[in-house]
Amino acid sequence: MLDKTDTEALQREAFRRDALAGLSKPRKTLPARWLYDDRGSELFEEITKAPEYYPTRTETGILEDNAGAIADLFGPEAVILEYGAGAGIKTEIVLEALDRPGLYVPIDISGDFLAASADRIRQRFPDLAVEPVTADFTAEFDLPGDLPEAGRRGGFFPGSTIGNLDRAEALAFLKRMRRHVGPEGAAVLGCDLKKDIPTLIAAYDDAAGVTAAFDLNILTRINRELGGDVPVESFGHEARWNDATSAIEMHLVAREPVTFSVDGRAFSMEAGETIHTENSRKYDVEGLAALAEEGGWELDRVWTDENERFAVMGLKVQ
Ligand code: AVI
Repeated sequence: MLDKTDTEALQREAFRRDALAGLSKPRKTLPARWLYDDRGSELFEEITKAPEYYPTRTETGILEDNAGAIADLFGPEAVILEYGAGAGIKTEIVLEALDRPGLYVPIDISGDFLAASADRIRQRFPDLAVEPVTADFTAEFDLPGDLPEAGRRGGFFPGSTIGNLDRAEALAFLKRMRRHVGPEGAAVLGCDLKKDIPTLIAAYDDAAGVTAAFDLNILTRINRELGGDVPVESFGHEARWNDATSAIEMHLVAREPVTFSVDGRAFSMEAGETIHTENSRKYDVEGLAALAEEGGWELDRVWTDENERFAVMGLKVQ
């Protein structure tokens, strides 16, 4: 078993490799997973409260309004597998509605984060068995073989995190979750829907600058963890719509010509050149249902809000 220091060293090495590879490309990129250090996670929490960032409150409203139907889909004594622990209130809404839930299994790569959210759920639901699993849910992994069996297994993947995966990753994820829940399984998937571009741009470039701070923080992290000297103040944040990929992209734009080094390697950028840090794909229900079908699922129910901004999809194994 790896201890915390080993895990941190492995993470740092993976960050170093990803950052050097991404910054060496003709079109510079940094993988979005590195946005979430402690400060990044705090800033993401703040984003979810920004007036322009409608997904979190819209999805929460949909879950509240349809908690009974969601509980019916999962059935009695369900074993809930949550991919990415820490959806907080959204998890509580679902667990609260379930008929005698059998077990809650939060799955997250960050052991600290996982332990904190497992503790919170244990306090809130003292009679519920909680068995956290430390794993990167975007890569292949097996669940522990000794998970207690109870009712149906149900995957829970809220937050539209599926939108941060590319098509191949999203399909692989859907197949993985299908394998984890077994032949009788079900799933509830939250997904942000395609909509007018100004609403999307505002959600990813809020007036108070929280999303900008979240995006820029990855440069501060590079400087701190990888011995970089990136002039963070020379960069700005931009949200762009890419019609071909149906995604909002976050970019860090050099405002002037810059040179910097990371881990002893020199980089330069022209004014206006960008580092692409995140994709947030937007689906329509038909498109996501088709992808889910390819992943071994069938669409059972769709719950949405009155403006059809966000969809919560109820899936059953084919
Ligand atoms: C975590 N994920 C679903 C967020 C999203 O909307 O794609 C991340 C985010 N990036 C900027 N704002 C929010």
